[in-house]
Amino acid sequence: MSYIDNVLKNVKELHAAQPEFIQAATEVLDTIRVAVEADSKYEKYGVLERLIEPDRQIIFRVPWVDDKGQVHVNRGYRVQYNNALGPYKGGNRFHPSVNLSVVKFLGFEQIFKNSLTGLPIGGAKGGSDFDPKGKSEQEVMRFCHNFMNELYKYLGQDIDVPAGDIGVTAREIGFMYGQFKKLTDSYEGFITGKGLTYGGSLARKEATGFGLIYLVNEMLKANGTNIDGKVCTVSGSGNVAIYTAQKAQELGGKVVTMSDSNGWIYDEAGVDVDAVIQIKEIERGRISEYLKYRPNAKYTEGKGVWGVKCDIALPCATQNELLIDDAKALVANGCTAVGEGANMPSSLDAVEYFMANKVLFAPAKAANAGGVATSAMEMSQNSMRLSWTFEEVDQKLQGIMVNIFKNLDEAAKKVGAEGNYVLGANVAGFYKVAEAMIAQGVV
Ligand code: NDP
Ligand code: 2IT
Repeated sequence: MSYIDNVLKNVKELHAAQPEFIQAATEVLDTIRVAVEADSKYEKYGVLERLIEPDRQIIFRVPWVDDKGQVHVNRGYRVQYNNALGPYKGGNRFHPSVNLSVVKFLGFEQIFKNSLTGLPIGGAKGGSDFDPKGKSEQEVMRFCHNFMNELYKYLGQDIDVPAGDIGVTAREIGFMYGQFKKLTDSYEGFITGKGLTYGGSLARKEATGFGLIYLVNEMLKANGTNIDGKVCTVSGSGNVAIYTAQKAQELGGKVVTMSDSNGWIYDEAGVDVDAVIQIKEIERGRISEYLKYRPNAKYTEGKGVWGVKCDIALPCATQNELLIDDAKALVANGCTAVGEGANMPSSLDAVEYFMANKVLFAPAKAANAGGVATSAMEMSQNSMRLSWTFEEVDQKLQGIMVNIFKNLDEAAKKVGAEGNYVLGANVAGFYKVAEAMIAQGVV
């Protein structure tokens, strides 16, 4: 059995109860086969076994008191995966579906994503099964403070730097920052996505969505077209979805759908992003309320975004939200490009189907890397005690996304797989981490 197959077999046996982690590990290991098998040093140095096993996994109890005085207990996680390239870096997710499998898949992906940014950041992820939806601000604050009461021990600007993800907005980050400061008397930039008055970076909020569109547009340009005039379907209506839609429309695309976990909207005239910002960022409401702003739009309960005819599909909600039947519907309706804003939104068979049908496919770890790249820029600004302008950060972000696309395009070409950006992203991300691990010895 080959080195890769043996490692994969062990992953599947050892972590049978972690389906998301197995899915992420399979996607990466299967596609870096060509690189790993070309040089025996990777096996000799046990690079894959060391990459697959996190440096450490922290699981802790988070008790908190609701507004009625009732005590609740949630579970907190932080998986510090790999710090060969820099301090552990990656978001915290608050959602009832969070478990060790989800945190590990996200942390594993983050290693390669962060490597692709070209910036000095390692990979990590964390979160909790706490659901901020429907909680009062005081309840959210008490939860965040108690979450930090344990997690602060493991964080630091040169050690591990979390950020936001699903359910973690600037509000939650502010509460976590406040408690870290209280516990340590330190104003260090140990977390990113902070408010602009206390060390946050301009354009961090927009960065993941903007970066996704910059990368998708680069991919389209390399294939003789661009986003101008294209009909786009976006899923989700959170941080990534909103700024994906905003940038797509700014560059001439027409976004016709958005969704949340209850249902989805179709607006043939093009989504009014300001209305979505008002509903989601300001009022923390449901996407169904969009009809108050645009009575001619249509709202449907449940899933359905991928059944809408489009040129470009942009999944920006969560993992495994785009399955094989969705991929078939998209291809049948003439979709020619997919850009993943969410982490692992497409199932493995959906990705295969897109590739087999010549759909241009920008995988998450390249396409949504603009968020963490801008987090790394927030860390730089904190260390320098400086703030860059929105335009400066946005310019740097564009440069980073153009460069990521160039690297994965070249990496795919180098191994004879032109146009296979999944393979390109995984191989380019892997080389850098693997070289750093080998150079640093067996530690
Ligand atoms: P938000 O919490 O701001 O938004 C998430 C959106 O997805 C909401 O509309 C939410 O609906 C929907 N959603 C979440 N979970 C589910 C589910 N299980 N089923 C259906 N809909 C769901 O999160 P973000 O926008 O920050 O994150 C979205 C994705 O992008 C995630 O995969 C995240 O890991 C990824 N990402 C985020 C980055 C960032 O900088 N924020 C960077 C890179 C990737 P509802 O409100 O009803 O739950
Ligand atoms: O998935 C991701 O890259 C994020 N949620 C952002 C991580 C970060 O550290 O900004």
